[in-house]
Amino acid sequence: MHLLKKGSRNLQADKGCSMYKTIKYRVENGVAWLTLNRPDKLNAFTSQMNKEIRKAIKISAGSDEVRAIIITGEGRAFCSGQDLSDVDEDMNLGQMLLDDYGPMMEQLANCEKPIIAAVNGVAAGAGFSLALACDFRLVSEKASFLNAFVNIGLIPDSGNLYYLSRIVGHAKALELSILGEKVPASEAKNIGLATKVIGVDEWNEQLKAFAENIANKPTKAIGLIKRYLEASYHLSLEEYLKEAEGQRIAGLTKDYAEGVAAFTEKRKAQFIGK
Ligand code: LHQ
Repeated sequence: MHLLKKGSRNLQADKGCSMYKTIKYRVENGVAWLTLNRPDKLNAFTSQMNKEIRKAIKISAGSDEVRAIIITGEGRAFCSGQDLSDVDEDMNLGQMLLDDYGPMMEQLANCEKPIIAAVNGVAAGAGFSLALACDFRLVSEKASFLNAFVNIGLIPDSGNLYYLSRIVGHAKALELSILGEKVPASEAKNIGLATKVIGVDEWNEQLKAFAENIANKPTKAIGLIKRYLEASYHLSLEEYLKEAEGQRIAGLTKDYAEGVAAFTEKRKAQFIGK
């Protein structure tokens, strides 16, 4: 596997949302806010929404202006998974995964910017998978997770079992996937699914503070941390120790120079993400 990627293109972050029909997208203080926007269907996925998410992630990944990404849902839900009114018995579900969900999960996995799922309400089916694919899960006290697939005779998809077993362990992943019962926010915290549970009154303020704090960290180093942590699951130790190349790259960044200077001068570092 390739541990090093070509430099990301500096795509201009799109600040408006006119090009999107099913999501909202804006960039503020280094944070790209991507809001799933089909509240009457609890933000269920359609092919169109899937494409728009991919587009917004691609733009965010390529923009120097964006140093953290938040994915959240409009209304009372985070995302209820595939829109079940948009599928019929004749559909090849495997093909839907290959065409839409797989590419979305790959786009998220290859994004070197930190991604935060702001789970404002229920995250079910592939909506649960989406939250799992993010680097952090900030969870509202009224949110819940539901591995709903088994309840309609399907298997967890969109990388769900891959991520879930890594995050909560094999036994818990199996339990949540076979029982198909709601996991409330408090349990999500206990099993390591939630980075943090946030009260409804503090939701907006804490979300913004968390994301802006991450956006002010050394962005290139974060990208390398993500890349090497993921690679560690697939490589022998010998191959993994090519991490030295990652550290060489980190050592060339302005943020490294700033980090050392700030330490020496006993002041807070001002990282610029380069
Ligand atoms: C919905 C949905 C929904 C449409 C709520 N679709 N309308 C990948 C590839 C290929 C094929 C298949 O799947 C996949 C991946 C998957 O994601 S499979 C899993 C799909 N998702 C589910 O099975 C979850 C279905 N939804 C639910 O279990 C519940 O709605 C939850 C637990 C999410 C929320 O329950 P409640 O809070 O009680 O809300 P509700 O059920 O009353 O829903 C509110 C409305 O949203 C309702 O519409 P209505 O017109 O009656 O107000 C629902 O029909 C609609 N809705 N989820 N996935």
